[in-house]
Amino acid sequence: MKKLVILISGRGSNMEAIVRACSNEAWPAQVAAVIANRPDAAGLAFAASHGIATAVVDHRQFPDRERFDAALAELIDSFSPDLVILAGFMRVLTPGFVDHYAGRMLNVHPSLLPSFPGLKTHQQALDAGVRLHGASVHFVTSQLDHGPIVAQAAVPVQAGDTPAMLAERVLATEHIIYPRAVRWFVEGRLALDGLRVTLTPPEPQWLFAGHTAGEGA
Ligand code: NHR
Ligand code: GAR
Repeated sequence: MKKLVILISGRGSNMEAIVRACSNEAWPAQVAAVIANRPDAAGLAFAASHGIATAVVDHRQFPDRERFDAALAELIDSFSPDLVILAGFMRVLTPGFVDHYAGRMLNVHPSLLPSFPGLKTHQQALDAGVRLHGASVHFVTSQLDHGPIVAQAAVPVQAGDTPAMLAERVLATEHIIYPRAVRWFVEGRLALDGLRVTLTPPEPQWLFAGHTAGEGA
């Protein structure tokens, strides 16, 4: 039984998708804890109502990133997880923290990496005029949003899109590819070779959500 710890900052819809898939698909895994850096993170209520341990490590209570990360790592390690999952977690993590979880920490980022790392990715995509946008699940390294890519989903950019419209279209694909990627990890099917991730036995590590009902070509 693999143990998972999920870190959130807000709504937690990706966390919810992972909790539901773990249970519905009977993964050999258990979500041991959901931890937020904000006491008001909405996702905490969902986790608690599903009998999952919840905790808050409020970054505002710490003088610097090193001490916040040290407290966070101590709490995470008390659950002895096999995998740490960033799901809408909004604090950049220090190299020491990232190294401690090397090869066992995943993130979902709302862009087709390596395009548009960092914040406001949907606005960045609209400003750049790209016709395809999407989401990437990647292993976390100390280079922000540049770790080995496990899965990606592409969606079209539509005429008249606002960042919110694009974010909603991308988020729907995150809810598909993130649980899938976590499941591959749990099943022991992912191997790392530099920036490349191989899945054994292979299956598509991409999703093209190009024909969504109600949208033009
Ligand atoms: N940490 C490392 N070292 N590497 C990554 O790849 C990380 C990471 C921490 C978080 C998620 C990430 C994303 O998917 C993530 C990946 C927050 C920021 C940020 O600038 C950037 C990227 C990501 C998450 N945060 C501000 C900060 O000062 C705070 C913003 C806020 O609180 O709203 O930490 O995009
Ligand atoms: C998701 O779109 C996720 O990719 C993004 O925030 C949203 C969180 O939604 N993450 C980042 O922007 C990280 N910087 P959720 O809380 O409902 O899962």
